[in-house]
Amino acid sequence: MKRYPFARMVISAAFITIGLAPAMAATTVKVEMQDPSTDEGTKSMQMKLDRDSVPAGQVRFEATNESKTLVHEMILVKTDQDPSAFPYDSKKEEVIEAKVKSLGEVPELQPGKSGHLTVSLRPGSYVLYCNQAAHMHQGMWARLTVTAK
Ligand SMILES: [Cu+2]
Repeated sequence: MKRYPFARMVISAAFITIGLAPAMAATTVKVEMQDPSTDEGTKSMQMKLDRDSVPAGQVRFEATNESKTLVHEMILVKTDQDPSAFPYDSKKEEVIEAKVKSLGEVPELQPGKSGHLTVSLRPGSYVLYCNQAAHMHQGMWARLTVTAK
């Protein structure tokens, strides 16, 4: 019977591992980046999310550039502000990225391409935006709320 306590330890460890697995699974947010070249129904630049809130924890953004002609990108920041209030270089028509802390991005995607970003997010208010020239001011951004579990 000497080996019995060891066997029990192994079994307990297995249950702990299984118990943690669901908490570590990422929540997926699908992000569609669109502009008037996407289809006839799209009248402006837009960033569309398939959900506007997620529980805190690992979040996987799956971004697709649905444009037929333009490069788009997705930058993630934690803020209560709308991106129209971000520091802005009006000559370049870009948000000044050095002054707005990014939590990560899916950089320049060619038309039709996809990319992803996985980050661990705490509760709060977040913004996703595209910083290709003038796109944010044309509406290419979206808000995401991260809720406590
Ligand atoms: Cu864009």
